[in-house]
Amino acid sequence: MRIDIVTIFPAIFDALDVSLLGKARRNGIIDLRVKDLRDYTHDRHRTVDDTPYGGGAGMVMRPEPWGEALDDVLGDGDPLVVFPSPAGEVFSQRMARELSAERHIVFGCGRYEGIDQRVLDDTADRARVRLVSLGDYVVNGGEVAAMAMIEAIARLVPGVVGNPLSLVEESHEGGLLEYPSYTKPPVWRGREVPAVLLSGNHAAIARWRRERQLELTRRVRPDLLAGE
Ligand code: 6GU
Repeated sequence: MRIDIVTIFPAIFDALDVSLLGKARRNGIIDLRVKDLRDYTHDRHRTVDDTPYGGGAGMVMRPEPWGEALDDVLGDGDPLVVFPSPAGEVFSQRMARELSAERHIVFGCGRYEGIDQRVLDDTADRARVRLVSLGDYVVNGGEVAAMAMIEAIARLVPGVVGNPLSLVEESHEGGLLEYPSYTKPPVWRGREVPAVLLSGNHAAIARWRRERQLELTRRVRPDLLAGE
């Protein structure tokens, strides 16, 4: 999978050099490139923003550098362009799975009060575009949101996570939260590992885990059960 990121803060994405994703990049499974939006400006101050027409607080990102940056990264395949935005559709495990089948995703990370709307309209004429939100709260820019989405998507690309079975039994796969996990020692600070997990009875363990998933989901995220 190829991933391009356009941002005014390329250093934020240094974190994607490490861990599983870093390994997938070195192995060539994920081809991730970070582009500095300011490299597509032509003035001495490398200006990317300006005051909003119609007035109001904050700054809006000017269309010209965005146009040039997207011209540079869109290519002639059929890329999906994601603009992280609190005004977008809400990201989910389902969407991560859907996007993990894409060959090329471009993340356009806006800052300030947003990107000039014409950039979104122009891009939609040339590519598939989605505005995607992490959830119902605001962070300062699309970078942190894009990082979360990239990690959720890339770990579902075959070969990125070493043991694909570890992707099956986790929260939000199957619509439930994950059951609690334990490892050695069997007693720690007087707290015992639930006896059933030491029983060797695999059917009983599966039943216990299912019950914990249902109980936890009912208590913490009843909305996930509403459709059942
Ligand atoms: Cl995608 N961007 C910003 N700025 N804030 C957010 C978000 C995205 N998702 C939730 N909050």
